[in-house]
Amino acid sequence: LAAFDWSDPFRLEDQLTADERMIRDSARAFAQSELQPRVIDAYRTECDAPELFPLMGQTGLLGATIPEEYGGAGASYVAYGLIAREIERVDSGYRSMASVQSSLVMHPIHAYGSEEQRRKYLPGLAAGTLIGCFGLTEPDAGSDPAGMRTFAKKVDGGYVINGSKTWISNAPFADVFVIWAKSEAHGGGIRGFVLEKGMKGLTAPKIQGKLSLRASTTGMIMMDNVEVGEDALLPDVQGLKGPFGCLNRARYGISWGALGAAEFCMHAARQYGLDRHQFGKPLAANQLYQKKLADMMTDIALGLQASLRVGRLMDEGQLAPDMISIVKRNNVGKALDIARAARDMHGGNGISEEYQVMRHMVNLETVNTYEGAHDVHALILGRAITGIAAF
Ligand code: TGC
Ligand code: FAD
Repeated sequence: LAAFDWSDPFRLEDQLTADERMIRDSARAFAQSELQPRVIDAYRTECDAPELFPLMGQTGLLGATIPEEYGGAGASYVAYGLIAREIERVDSGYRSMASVQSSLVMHPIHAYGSEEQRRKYLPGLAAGTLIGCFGLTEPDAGSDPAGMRTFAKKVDGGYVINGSKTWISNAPFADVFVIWAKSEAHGGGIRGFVLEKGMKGLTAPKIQGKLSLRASTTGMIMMDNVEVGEDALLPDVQGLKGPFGCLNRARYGISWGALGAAEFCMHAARQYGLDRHQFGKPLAANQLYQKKLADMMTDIALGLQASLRVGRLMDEGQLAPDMISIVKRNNVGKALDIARAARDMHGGNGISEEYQVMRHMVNLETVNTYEGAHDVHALILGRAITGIAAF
């Protein structure tokens, strides 16, 4: 009989390639040596951390799936998921910083951009010397981005863009803004534009006072008659499938990332339960405590296998977006349950920043909402099952 490893019940390790393990190991080393030592203070002070981008870039964590000729690593989607898992094991906010850059900024420039746009932006974004953000959500268009009001008017030689975006990760310190707007010149269809910091009429104020994801900077994007040239338009996509094509990749990464946070919480609860004694025995000697750990291990193991399967299908070009809704919704929901249970299992210490489980729990509230809220993914799946859109 084979030995059983509670921390890797289905031997995920054996299912990875040597390259994937190597990328995972360097992501883990980076996350533990560079991110873990700063996260508790960063979360408390809600500080901006643009300096992390070049560090992530040097470690090869930005745009891992982008071809090497543009500065990426040409790695698999499974490797991309493993990176998200290692970063989010430390903090969902740090994973957000990286996944926006990789999936929501580099991917659209690579997939929909001109060769000139690729050469101009991708190497700097991969190195982290440029920071990107992705503006889809608006004050009155969150789950329903088709209701966006940002508008691009055609003028001689380019466009004038007006509108506002909100809840935009990285925006306050971003150099590159991938913006989605309705374009008059394209029949009111949704088009992507690449804007740059410093353009007249473009501002990105920080949203203060978040009680979740505090280590990641979030802002608005205000566009007041921002003039751009023809070369700002992403030429190769029109319609909501443009932003959704980016969201597919980010949501997939989140399905791995959330389980990284869940693994942290489970491991912490296990160790706490072994170390702390009440009623003359370890907490972990109690049936209720063990049941919680068993549920955690089961959900993490099943979720990782599901994300691995989706990643392999993506790498084979066999992706159906509904598969991603299954793993984003399930894995984040399960991670949130696990973080809440781990918080409880730590007793009073569970509310202290030192033990970190409550920070993960509160972060996962955001992760459950962004990139398609939990219930919105249920409706995407309900539509796939019944053929009826119930949004
Ligand atoms: P619908 O009619 O379903 O589709 C419109 C067009 O888009 C195509 N499409 C997709 N294409 C690629 N991938 C997908 N997943 C796609 N889903 C739809 C579809 O085929 C159609 O194409 P065409 O050519 O026929 O026009 O559009 P709808 O308006 O009914 O959509 C409804 C719904 C709920 C599915 C959608 O609006 C939705 O997903 N809402 C959630 C919005 C959301 O996720 N926002 C995320 C903002 S970014 C963010 O949160 C970043 S957080 C930071 C971080 O990631 O760390
Ligand atoms: P709403 O759409 O108003 O939803 C509120 C509630 O109603 C949810 O529970 C939802 O499930 C439910 N609901 C909505 N419609 C239906 C329906 N038809 N049936 C049943 N229930 C429904 N966006 C970006 O574009 N770029 C970013 O970088 C980005 N980063 C973010 C970072 C943070 C920290 C946060 C909090 C958000 C970020 N977002 C970003 C925005 C995020 O994608 C939206 O918050 C999300 O899509 C939900 O939109 P909303 O907040 O307007 O909620």
